[in-house]
Amino acid sequence: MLQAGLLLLAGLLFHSAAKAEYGLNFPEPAAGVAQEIYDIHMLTMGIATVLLIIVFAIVFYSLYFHRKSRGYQADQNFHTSWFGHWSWVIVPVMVLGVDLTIAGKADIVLKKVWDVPKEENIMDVKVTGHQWWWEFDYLDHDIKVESRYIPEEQSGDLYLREVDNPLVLPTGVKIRFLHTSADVLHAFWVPELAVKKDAIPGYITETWAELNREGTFRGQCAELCGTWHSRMPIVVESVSQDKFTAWVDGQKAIKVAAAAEASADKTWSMDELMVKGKTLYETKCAACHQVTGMGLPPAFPALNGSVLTKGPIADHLNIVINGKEGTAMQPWGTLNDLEIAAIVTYERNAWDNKMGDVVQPADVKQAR
Ligand code: HEC
Ligand SMILES: [Cu+2]
Repeated sequence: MLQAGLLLLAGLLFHSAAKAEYGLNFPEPAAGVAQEIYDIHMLTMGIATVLLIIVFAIVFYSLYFHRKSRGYQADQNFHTSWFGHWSWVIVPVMVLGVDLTIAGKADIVLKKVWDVPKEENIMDVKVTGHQWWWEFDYLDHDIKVESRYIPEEQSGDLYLREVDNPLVLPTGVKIRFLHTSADVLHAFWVPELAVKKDAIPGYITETWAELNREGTFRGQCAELCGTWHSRMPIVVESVSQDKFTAWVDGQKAIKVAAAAEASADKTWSMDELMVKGKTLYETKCAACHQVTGMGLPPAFPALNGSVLTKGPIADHLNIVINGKEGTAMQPWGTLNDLEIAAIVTYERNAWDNKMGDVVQPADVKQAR
């Protein structure tokens, strides 16, 4: 029995899968308010530990010195002594004092959590939850980042915790997050920033943070949002303001180049479109329709041999640009003409579809 117990304990301690995280405490905060929340947690743990020691000391003392074999006689007049009288007041007052110490501090910090600073130059980032990726709109910089998880085969030790494009944020700047969702409930949660907020379709809610150190902080969607809920991690890349400015410039350059490429009056070859289309399809569409094009019926239809992918191009373009109201098929009209042309060409020729037709950016422009 004892042997089995020790084996089990050894198994738990040294199990290879358990080596990822040995930290006993919360991760070290990276923002002012998060630090204050952390401090309350430490205060509470401190108080709880002291109380635990006092209570257990009394319990063990009594167990040992007041045991029956010692012939201990219980005090029959405790209630008549000074302490017997007043303990009924003193103890609750002490408990209340402890409670109010914690609650008072918590109240102050909660106000800071919810009172988003009303500052002119606060940086706005709109955070939109999607099934199953995050969209970050830097409203003051006019850039957009789409963030998707990296499949387990490629993410190594960061299983379900790594994304293609992180949320890059500067330190020392107050940042307002505007949370919303494009489909179902999601929730934005990065432990180092502490505050967790639901993303609700049709509503915009706010949280804020001011990062105080550089680093990579990993979070997760914290509201069950469907089959791929576990596959929408959040990665915050906290950098100095200089690095942030450089990053913003880089993003803008990429955006300008992509727009120029898309609007150039160029006729693309089937091969070019298929290559672009495959990548785009696999990042943006494969979560539902699958890399194989077989979908996950009945929720997500197959595109291999489907009515629209093998039907008129106009109908195919229509559902991709406008989506289908009331289903998980959202409008993809924010993609540029080239991207949509590439995806649609890909869908019409991939797998067994082999339609042989090529959709050009000009066709997409016309269909909009
Ligand atoms: C969140 C899940 C989801 C994602 C991501 C998604 N779709 Fe869909 N898609 C659907 C659903 C659900 C339908 C079925 C809508 C209906 O009921 O008609 C659909 C239908 C379609 C159809 C029509 C199929 C047919 O012949 O009836 C096409 C074409 C299509 N999607 C293309 C795309 C493309 C292109 C992308 C990526 C840019 C994409 N979808 C991303 C869920 C998704
Ligand atoms: Cu989610």
